Amino acid sequence: MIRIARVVLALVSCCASAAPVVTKVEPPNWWMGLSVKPVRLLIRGANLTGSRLVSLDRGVLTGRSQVNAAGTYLFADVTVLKAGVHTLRIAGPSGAAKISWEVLPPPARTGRFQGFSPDDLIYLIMPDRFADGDAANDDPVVSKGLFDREKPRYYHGGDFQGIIDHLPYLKDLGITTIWLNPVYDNVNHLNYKEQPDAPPVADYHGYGAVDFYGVEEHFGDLKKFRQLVDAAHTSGIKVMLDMVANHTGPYHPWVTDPPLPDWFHGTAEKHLKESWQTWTLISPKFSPELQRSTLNGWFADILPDLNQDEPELSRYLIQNTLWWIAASGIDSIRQDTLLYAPRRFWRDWTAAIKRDFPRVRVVGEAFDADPALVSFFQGGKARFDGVDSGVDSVFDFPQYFAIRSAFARGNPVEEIGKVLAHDYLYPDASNLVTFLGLHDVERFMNEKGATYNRMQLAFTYLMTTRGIPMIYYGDELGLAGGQDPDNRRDFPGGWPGDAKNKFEASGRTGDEHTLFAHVRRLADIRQRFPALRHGALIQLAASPQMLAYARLDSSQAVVTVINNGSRADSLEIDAAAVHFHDGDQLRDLFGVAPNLIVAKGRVTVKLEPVSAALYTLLGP
Ligand SMILES: [Ca+2]
Ligand SMILES: [Ca+2]
Ligand SMILES: [Ca+2]
Repeated sequence: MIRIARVVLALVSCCASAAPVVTKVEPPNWWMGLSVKPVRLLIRGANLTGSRLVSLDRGVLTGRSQVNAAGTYLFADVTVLKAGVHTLRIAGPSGAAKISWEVLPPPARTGRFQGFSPDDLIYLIMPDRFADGDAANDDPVVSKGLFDREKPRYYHGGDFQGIIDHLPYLKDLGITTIWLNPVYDNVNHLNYKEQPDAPPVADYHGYGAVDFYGVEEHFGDLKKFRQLVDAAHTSGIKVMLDMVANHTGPYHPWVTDPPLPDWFHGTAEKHLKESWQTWTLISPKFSPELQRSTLNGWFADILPDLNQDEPELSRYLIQNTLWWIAASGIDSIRQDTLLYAPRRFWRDWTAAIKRDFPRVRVVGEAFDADPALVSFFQGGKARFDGVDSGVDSVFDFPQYFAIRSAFARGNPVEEIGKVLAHDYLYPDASNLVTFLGLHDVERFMNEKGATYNRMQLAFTYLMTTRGIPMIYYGDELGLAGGQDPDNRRDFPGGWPGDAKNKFEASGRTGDEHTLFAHVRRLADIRQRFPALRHGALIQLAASPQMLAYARLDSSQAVVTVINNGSRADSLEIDAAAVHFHDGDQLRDLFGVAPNLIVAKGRVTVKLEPVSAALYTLLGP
């Protein structure tokens, strides 16, 4: 007993005698005109026990302060009253520390925070793998040794400047929104935890945040990111930023020193492993106990799972998202691993975003082939749990699997219709983000049976069906690549000295250029025909390997006919169903298939193997 008392006394005298030390203030600044009142600061440091935050000027009002048991984190309320750099004092029993904290004028809104819609064509960029515009950040002083282009799981040097340099390429292709994988600061040394039985790797992909307010130094800094957003906006391209609210990287400082005991679900030593039992989340037939390993488990047994039911953490994440939007001017958010955090958190998070940035849109990742599961997570409707998540869109993974099976592998194209028949389950299927590939699956061209011709056909389908199409960088050229990380190869020509520059027509093979030109042409057709963006989708005819559907609005119809089979084939279509009349002449927007004349309300379309036609009324 006496020994314990002595130890406690020693600790008290040690800590009581030391002045507070501050190592980090989050958020690092705020703005006038946002609705969060008060802002909750999270101040990291040492010797904070017994401290409180005091404002030394009238620009901010300080409120309640609370320090964690270890004396390493101070939570404090501040109400912002005036823009300017303010001085705040952390007053402790044995001394004080001062911090500067800036309140900026309300964020400028013109041309920013614009959201997304079916008018868009999205392009996914993995910042490390697209283009190296600044060799100076390839192997930064603070994180030396993580750069090696020969190693597929190391940094390769791609950065924000590289993206800025290639905005004209994206503009020319017809892109209107770029989605960037996360740009949070990731760990500055090798990651030994991700693959315990294999050599260590670098977190070049951005999904292992160690600082939710930091920018990864391999990509640039916040100023350069803002420059990228501004330059994109000047080119008429919007920016979607990837965010991760479910977990941190394994080396986040919170893991060994959590701000509160329930900040994570468990600890590095003792936690549940992610079980992927996502079906338990969509029905009242599963007990909370059964959902626990899915909602609270650590991904791959190593990614620390954040506890969004802890009100302080929920508040931290919401402020963090508002900070990124205001600080950078981005237009939309892609939220990682949507299924694995509580839906009531997403409801509060999306509501906070819409309150201050009503046009900003969110697309969530629900990686599953079952439309009954994926649709459950799109917002716009309260479900059995009483929660409307408010998440505007989800990725159309169910259709992705059907697209790969039909168009890449040559299986019956009927599969597409079987998936689309489930559109009624979605609160808004027209708002789904559709795609042929992304960074977590092998490339289209690596599928057994895939050819350039088949990829052209898949793009024709993608750009004419309902939804918001997305292209994974390099797919417009048929870039190859197997499973992660092979599907994240460097864009050829993005690096000085690359043998081939495929950003230029002269660097492409004939097949690559034909595919690129096809995608660009589809983007142009989609812009010229609003029905392809907003029209209702009507399935007109189907055989095992042929498909005909229309996009129809009040003023036009575009009928896509696809032959996915390996021999020439024909399909009869009910033209009257899309308001074509007898005697009407239809022409193929690709200019390949012959013109058709409607007779007795019908047309018969003959197509070469693996080809498509886009028919619309021949103009007067
Ligand atoms: Ca670089
Ligand atoms: Ca870093
Ligand atoms: Ca979770």
